[in-house]
Amino acid sequence: MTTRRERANAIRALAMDGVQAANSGHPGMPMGMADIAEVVWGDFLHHNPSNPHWPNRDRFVLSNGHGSMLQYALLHLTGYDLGIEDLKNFRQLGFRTAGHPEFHHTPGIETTTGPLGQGLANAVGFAIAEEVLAARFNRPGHDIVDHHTFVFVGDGCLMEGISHEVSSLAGTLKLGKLVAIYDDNGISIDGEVHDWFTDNTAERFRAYGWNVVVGADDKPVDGHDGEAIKKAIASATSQNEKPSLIICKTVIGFGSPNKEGKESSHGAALGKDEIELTRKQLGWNYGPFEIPDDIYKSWSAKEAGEKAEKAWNEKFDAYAKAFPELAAEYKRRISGELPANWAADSDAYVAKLQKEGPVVASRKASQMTLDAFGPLLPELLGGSADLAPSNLTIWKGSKNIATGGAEGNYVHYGVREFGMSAISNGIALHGGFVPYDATFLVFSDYARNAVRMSCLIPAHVIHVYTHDSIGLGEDGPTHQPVEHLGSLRLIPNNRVWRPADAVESAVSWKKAIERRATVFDASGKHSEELGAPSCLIFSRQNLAHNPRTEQQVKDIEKGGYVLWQHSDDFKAIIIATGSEVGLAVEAAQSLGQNGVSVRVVSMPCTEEFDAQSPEYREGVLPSWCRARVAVEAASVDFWSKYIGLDGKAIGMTTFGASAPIDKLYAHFGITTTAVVDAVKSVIESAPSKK
Ligand SMILES: Cc1ncc(C[n+]2csc(CCOP(=O)(O)OP(=O)(O)O)c2C)c(N)n1
Ligand SMILES: [Mg+2]
Repeated sequence: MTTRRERANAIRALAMDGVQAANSGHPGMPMGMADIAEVVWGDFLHHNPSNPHWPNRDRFVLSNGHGSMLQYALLHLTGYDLGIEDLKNFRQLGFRTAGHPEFHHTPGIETTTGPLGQGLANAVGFAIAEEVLAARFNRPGHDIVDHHTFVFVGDGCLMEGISHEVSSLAGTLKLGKLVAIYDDNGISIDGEVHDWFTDNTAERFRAYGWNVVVGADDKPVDGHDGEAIKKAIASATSQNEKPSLIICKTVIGFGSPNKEGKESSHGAALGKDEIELTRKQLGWNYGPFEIPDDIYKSWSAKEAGEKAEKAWNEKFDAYAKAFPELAAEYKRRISGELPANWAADSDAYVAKLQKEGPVVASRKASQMTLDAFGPLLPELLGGSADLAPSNLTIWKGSKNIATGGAEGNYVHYGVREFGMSAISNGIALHGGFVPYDATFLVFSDYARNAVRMSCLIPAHVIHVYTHDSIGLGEDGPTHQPVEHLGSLRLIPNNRVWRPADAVESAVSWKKAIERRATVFDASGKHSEELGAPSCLIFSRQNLAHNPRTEQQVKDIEKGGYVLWQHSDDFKAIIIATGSEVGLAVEAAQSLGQNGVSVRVVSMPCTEEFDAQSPEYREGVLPSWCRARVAVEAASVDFWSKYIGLDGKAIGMTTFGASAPIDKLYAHFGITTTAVVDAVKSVIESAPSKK
């Protein structure tokens, strides 16, 4: 019989050894949380190491992701496909043990963590997804969606502002199956936290409406006492009314005679001598990376996991017999497949719009698209950081998840942009949903790192940003984005769509819903297609409709296409996006009337255009034509890669100003006349010959 402490010491040893081998990493947290992890994974977590994708598994998130060796040790010991060689090669290129846990690199990692606080937000997303999916699919006697979400958080996570945003919302939404365990070790990188973190965390979370679990006399639970931890978790999981926070007092670097309780164990290898001393103190008499068979055996979750999944499969079979249509729909949703009629119906909607040619703001076109696509896609789980009447993300079928029961499909996130965006990542990773969230483009900065994480993970999230330029008018420079478009386009693996009219708006939604990206595993040898994010950028002001042939409508999906040209013998190209496409066409038509033939390229998504074949790109932007003008009411700097040294960009070089829209465009020189003049000037100066 192995003891709890021996099993926990296996984690401690692997963490010390892994970090020592890499001479880089964070041993302190895994050593401090090992006893807690032993109880969570040994006594509570329902999971199947042989099938990390079992949809009804409990979710586990390591929000304090610097302690990645803790998670790798757990996955290895419980029997996931993560061998000792991977642990020996912690943090090395091509191995499944990245510096911080990465989704899709390692079986059993539910989300990428490391940016502190966001794992907690992802966990809130998992819990929302579980609850909404359960409301939709469960039937009396058939709880096929029924799991917990466990998340470890450290001082750093709870200091981060995002922890306030998401914990406040989780309390309001009463996410009873969310269990957060706080590693209250009193240490962060700079030392003992008493000079920078003195909140009363228990009172803070009680005020949010959480079930705060502590020990006797309101003292934290002893995070090194297995039975006390077990009692605390049992009390958390015995109720479904409120999210739980279990506060555990721990000693960072537990077991290291000279480094435990000190910041020196946080983020550096302990050193060979200290490791030897630690082994002695822990009574762990095995060599580096050596785990005795009886410890492996007592840790293995394979048999229990297979049994748990089998029992669920039987439950699901009974559900499928009683509710065959629901069961089929559940399977479709979990697999991320789009409905059979999606392709035809969405194309038909786009074709209809092209015919009808509504002149509306693209935010309105976005809402019209939601009205058309929403009924086809029950997996759409919308939301907005307040502002829904402005960003028009509520469609006819939207129902608040807090009150909508089985029909719930909209989250009122309140004014919490960062929390919302990181929660969306969690919802997407849970499965069963394509989440979209929304705010003004200028506040994408508040959400920024979560958008970056959408792209890195990748998570199939649609970030909707309206009020996309000085075109929003009177709210002035605090609300007028300038650098945001370029900056979002710089994030690898992003797709940023800025449509020019209602038709392009519908296509951008379609592409975002269908978006998948090729993702390689840690070895770089095996790839799979995973859902991936997009940002949809919409205007406040009305936009003209553009006539198009059927082929042009199809080409919108390519991110850039020839929208209009005076003749094949054009002398210059104007590239434009969104609200400036109308202006570009006007300029080109006026030039044409004066005998200057110009081509207009609408470029709603530069990344999508860049992903096309060289032949296609050359067909749209022939290299012989260096007389190029870009026009976009945003930072001009982004456009140099398309217009080169010979071209001219018309757009913004400063912040905006507070005034009505027509005054602003004139004030900042984004006008038809300016485009006409720029075209004439580049035709003069640029060497453009076939
Ligand atoms: C957003 C963010 N800021 C900074 C860091 C760098 N960082 C990593 S761990 C850490 C200290 C965290 O303290 P705590 O959560 O108490 O971890 P412990 O030392 O107790 O393991 C910091 C600042 C980070 N990973 N994410
Ligand atoms: Mg700490």
